[in-house]
Amino acid sequence: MIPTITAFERSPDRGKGQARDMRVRWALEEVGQPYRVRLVSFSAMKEPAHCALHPFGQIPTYEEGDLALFESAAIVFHVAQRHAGLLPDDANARARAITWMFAALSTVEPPIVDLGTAKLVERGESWFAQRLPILEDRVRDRLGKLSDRLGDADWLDGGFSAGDLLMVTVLRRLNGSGLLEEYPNLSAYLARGEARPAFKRAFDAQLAVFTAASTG
Ligand code: GTB
Repeated sequence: MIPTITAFERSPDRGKGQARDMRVRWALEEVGQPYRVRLVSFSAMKEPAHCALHPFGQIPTYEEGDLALFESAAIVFHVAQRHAGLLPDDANARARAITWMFAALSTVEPPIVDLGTAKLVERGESWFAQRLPILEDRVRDRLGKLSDRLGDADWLDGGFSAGDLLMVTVLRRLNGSGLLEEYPNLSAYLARGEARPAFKRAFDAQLAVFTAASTG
């Protein structure tokens, strides 16, 4: 059965692949599962029909037969459980890969989102210049420890996993901040993730939505 996901009709990032449908697209591409995309506008996201799928009126969602899911990481986990390629078979290695999925979302992503949100909505505030280095140092704290753990390995724990997929999408949110460049092994890790053919296919697919919307 071909699943259907939802994505922004017009992504505010202009096709840079920062919206969270990118994670889902990438996971589906990694496992070779074809998918359909239903594009939704900001207003349609708040309509009852979409809120029945997503309680918070957001993207992405995932529909497969009578199964409807929301939360990008839960969808990635579902895809990883149903298909080979994103989680190791060995039970302990699988548990560690899942741990990295949680680490990406609950330990690394929050300070990165806090920094991004501050830059977006607090830039005009009188205290912004004082707050910015505090937020950047919180990100550095996480990046430094992640960098130490990764060392010179290609991936976080053995082969590429759903943990790496989520971590790479989280780190991509630092593009343009200059922070990632302070950790050469993390920059290389990000580049390694982005070089995967499945990432490129997912990226191109979401970019095509933006390109079609701006030329059409
Ligand atoms: N925890 C949920 C998940 O992981 O699925 C969060 C889902 C979420 O934040 N969805 C956002 C959304 O639907 C899009 S991804 N927002 C519309 C709304 O809430 O009304 C977040 C996002 C949006 C845009 C950019 N960007 O333009 O750079 C980056 C990230």
